[in-house]
Amino acid sequence: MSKVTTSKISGVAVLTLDNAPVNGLGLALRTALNKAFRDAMEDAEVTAIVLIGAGRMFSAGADISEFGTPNSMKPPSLPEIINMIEAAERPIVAAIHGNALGGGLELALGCHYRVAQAGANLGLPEVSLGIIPGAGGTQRLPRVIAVERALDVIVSGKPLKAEKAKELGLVDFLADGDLVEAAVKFCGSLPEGNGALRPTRAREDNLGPAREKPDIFEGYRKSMARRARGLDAPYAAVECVESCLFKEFDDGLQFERDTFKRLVASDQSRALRHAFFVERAATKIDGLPKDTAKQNIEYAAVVGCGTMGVGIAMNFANAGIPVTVLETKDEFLQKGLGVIRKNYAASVAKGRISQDEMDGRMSLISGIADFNQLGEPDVVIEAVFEKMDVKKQLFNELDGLMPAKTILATNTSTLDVNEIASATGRPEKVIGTHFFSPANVMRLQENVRGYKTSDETISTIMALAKKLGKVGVLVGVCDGFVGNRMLHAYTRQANFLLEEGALPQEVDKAIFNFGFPMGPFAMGDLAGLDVGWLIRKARNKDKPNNLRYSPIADRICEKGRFGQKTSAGWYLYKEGSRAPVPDPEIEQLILDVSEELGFDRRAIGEQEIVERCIYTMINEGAKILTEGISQRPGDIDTVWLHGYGFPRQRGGPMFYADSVGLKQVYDVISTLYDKYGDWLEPAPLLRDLAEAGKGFGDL
Ligand code: T1G
Repeated sequence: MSKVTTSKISGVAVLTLDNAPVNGLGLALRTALNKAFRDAMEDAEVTAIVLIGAGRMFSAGADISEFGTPNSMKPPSLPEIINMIEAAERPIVAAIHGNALGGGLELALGCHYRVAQAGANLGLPEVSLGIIPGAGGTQRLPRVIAVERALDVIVSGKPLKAEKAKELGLVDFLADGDLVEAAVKFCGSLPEGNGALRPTRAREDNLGPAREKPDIFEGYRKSMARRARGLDAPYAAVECVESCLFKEFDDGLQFERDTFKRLVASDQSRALRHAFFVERAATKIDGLPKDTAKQNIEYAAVVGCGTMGVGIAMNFANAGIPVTVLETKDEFLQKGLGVIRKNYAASVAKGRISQDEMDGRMSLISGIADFNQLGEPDVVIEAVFEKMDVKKQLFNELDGLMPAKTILATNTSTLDVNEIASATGRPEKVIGTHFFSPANVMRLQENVRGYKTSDETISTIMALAKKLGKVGVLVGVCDGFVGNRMLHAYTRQANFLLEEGALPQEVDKAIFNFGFPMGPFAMGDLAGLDVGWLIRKARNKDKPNNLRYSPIADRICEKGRFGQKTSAGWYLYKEGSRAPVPDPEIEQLILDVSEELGFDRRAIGEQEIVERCIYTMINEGAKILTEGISQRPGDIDTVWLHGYGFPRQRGGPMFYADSVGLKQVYDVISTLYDKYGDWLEPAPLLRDLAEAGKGFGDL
């Protein structure tokens, strides 16, 4: 079946792009579009042409999976097609619904006019893939909307809603009824003859004013510095837009194309494209038939109204799902509901949501203090104190109260989901849904399958993650699951580095320079040191732990220093400030521990810090794969990209390991093992892959 079908309505040729699932502009669709367009132009009866997408969108742009393959460079290229459309001597109209993204929007920019359905997304997200629009977007968009706004769209990668696009002049007509009908009618409203032609390349009205304000670009570079830290593509995008003001159009196109080709071959783009695909692959569960039944989640309950319970409840309200928060102590319940109201009000103040949207979401959230008022929720998520006996008792109580259909989910961050399930008569309906604080912001949802968790429960909770706008990753039961188990390995090494000679600010700086938003000690102060302290004490009490860990963190907690919440932890925090200030008292504490343990302190460089922390994390990830706790290396990458701020332009720990080379990682881990022993033993999988000259990507 052709990838483009042509129909004619009142002299207008309607070309429908049909390449499921997103009308990706791969070679097959480009070839079909090129032919269909030329055929339509040869038909003398055709007075205008409309381009429209089949299925749920106009087009999601170039076929990302084609990058790096010969097909991506085979003619007809997208720029050629767009230039042909722009030069047509009959009016060409793009009819947009769903999404017009990347090359999809560039295709629409080559058209003379754009008609869009309300609510459609129009954007150039290429920078999120480490590239820039490579089919004229940086040269045409600034000719259609104000240059400053074009900069925003291209450098942020965030789409515009059609209504906003209309305001800015990117969309010429908003269709509220049948899109084809509206587009054909729009063609009929155009002036006769060449007056209707409006090649974008010839539209200079926006460029003049921008040429009067050359400091736009310097100002923009400064404004984007924080969010573009360590990234190449955003700066390349600014350069291309800037060139649009001072180069002839075709020279600008060539400069853009050269820049695109450089970036698409870069490590950063390969890593960012990897992140794009593995995030989607994580939704596929090995051995779970695609048609596995799912329960509808129409009403949810959250037990516990602390920081996590508040964030989880907001997730449901944000997704339009009514949710009841249960907190037995009314003062905690009111406090939690107050925090929810405050969070939404802050979003309204920032213009992220309207007051109506806030009111709508608040109306979906109710608070109760009595279990008997829970009703019949499809899922209950507990977010109570992180202690096994508290959780088991709660699940036992819920098991007796809830109807058979109710899924019982635990938000535990490390505890054994199988043991929690054993407190119920429905282990097949028990699962872990580990959210990351703040739960209404962080996108990762680590779904923990127990031995007895049923396929239907897994399928339902994975679908729920998507509905909540989360990135769901299915993991197995072990101490810390995937994320926190690897975090524990990494932060343990970070603490050992302090004993051997480093200071918290040096470790944090090295990890920040690697690309994390903050290092392990600043992060500990933000999350609260008492959480880890509690877990270490429980771990040592429940299971004598023959694995040494540094006493420094415990000593800090024994001083009642739990981080930002007590204005002191690893660092000091001035009143009203979250900026970490190194504390001589902590430095002395570290020196004392080094002496106590007999270390001759030494200077430790950034490279060693990064290797000790990141390679240890990778080694733990390899063990996790061998134990079957994670399905695939890409799932581990997804956990770290969305749960812990691993720099996306490095693709995640396992992708990063492949880019370094597993032999290098294995050699460093082997050396560490020889020196430190205990659980730094190289993972057999790491050794085998390294010796075979392979990577995790070969699994
Ligand atoms: N190329 C290849 N596959 C794509 C794709 C794309 N552009 N977009 C989506 N898919 C696959 C995706 O992997 C998944 O596959 C399925 O389609 C459904 O996607 C020249 C060079 C459009 C908002 O960055 O943002 O144009 O898992 O699960 O949640 O300048 O897809 O089913 O096997 O995400 O409804 C720029 C990327 C490309 C847009 C829909 N375009 N896509 O979200 O579905 S570069 C983008 C999205 C470019 C030009 C440059 C989203 C979506 P599978 P999904 P969704």
